[in-house]
Amino acid sequence: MHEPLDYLADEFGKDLIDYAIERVMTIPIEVPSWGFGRGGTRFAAYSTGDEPSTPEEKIIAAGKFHKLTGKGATVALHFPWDGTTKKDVRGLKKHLRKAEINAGSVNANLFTPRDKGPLDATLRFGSLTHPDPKIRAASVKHCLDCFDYMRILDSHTFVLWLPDGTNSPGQMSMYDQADRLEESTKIINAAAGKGDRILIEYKLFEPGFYSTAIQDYARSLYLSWILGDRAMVLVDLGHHAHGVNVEQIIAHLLRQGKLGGFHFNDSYYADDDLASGSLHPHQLFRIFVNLVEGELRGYMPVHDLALMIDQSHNIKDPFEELIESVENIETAYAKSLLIDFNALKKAQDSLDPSMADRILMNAFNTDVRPILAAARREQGCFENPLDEWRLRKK
Ligand code: RM4
Ligand code: MN
Ligand code: MN
Repeated sequence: MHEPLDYLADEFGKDLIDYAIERVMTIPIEVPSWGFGRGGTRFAAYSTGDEPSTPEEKIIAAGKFHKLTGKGATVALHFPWDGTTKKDVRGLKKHLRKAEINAGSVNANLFTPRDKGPLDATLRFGSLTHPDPKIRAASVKHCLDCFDYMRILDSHTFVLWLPDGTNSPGQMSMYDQADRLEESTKIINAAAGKGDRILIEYKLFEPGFYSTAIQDYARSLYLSWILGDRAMVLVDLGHHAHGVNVEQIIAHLLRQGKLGGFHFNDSYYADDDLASGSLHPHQLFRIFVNLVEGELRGYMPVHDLALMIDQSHNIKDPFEELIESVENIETAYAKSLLIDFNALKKAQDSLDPSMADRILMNAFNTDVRPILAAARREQGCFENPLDEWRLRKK
């Protein structure tokens, strides 16, 4: 073992450190194709010209990312951003094969107006909850097209993030909004294939600033209950009101077998889409503590969740911000794996919160970088992907 690993083995036991290395090495983290491009704000997108912009360029970048970090074996795709026809999707499949990576989740962008067809500027009034049944049907059809794309791409994860909402109290009856949503999602659910999972994302606000059709985890959870086994809740870390205890939501969802996965990102205000763990590393740690505890209790294993990064990279180099995010996620995970959950439970049940918190903080304060480095070495990747990436760019 390398020297820093010996120190860790002395403190936590060699078996636990080896286990943590193996888990960090094998945790699947999905990256979004759009995350390799340059994001923007409603003011401007400041492209430097060297970031990938076409779907092919993004897939090539994702392939490089996978070779450097060992993560991003699957890439989240968004339609129509990544293509508008089956032919486009077959092209994507070829690019993916060449880059030696696979398609991950397929995301239906119901907010992108099209030049042709009914899905034009009227989408500002909604998609699956639009007052016009023709627009609702066309929006459902876009989701069904995405199922066809999934067949081509051999993907089994469909992500539904609904941009629908309103900007004023009179715009739409809350009752109509709810009825239409349930009617449309039932049609989509019935068309899904065997083995598919449908992940339903919620978001407090934006683009609607008065109401959002799927505004919180209660709404996603209710929908996933009425749709049945294949539907689960997707937690995007930037989609809650301030002060919401996200890790408690995680525990509730896991207990009900309804946690489908994550969109990792960090935020200071709302849906900021900043690098995961760059602002609230302790929150990310607490989330992983609850995931690992859930797995130990027999709920969904952490590695079976859809663990996806969903970020917009506006300032930093997108590729570098994805490396940073992957490292921060791995760090939070590695720390959570160092917890002695038996000792923690003992402290909790013997009414000793000071000791319980000490166990948590001891894990959180441990420098786990040697674990991350060992995981990458074992996978044949680079211990320091950022340095390697910068060397290659020169
Ligand atoms: C939303 C949400 C979705 C993402 C879109 C682009 O805020 O997070 O997951 O696909 O943005
Ligand atoms: Mn998201
Ligand atoms: Mn978001």
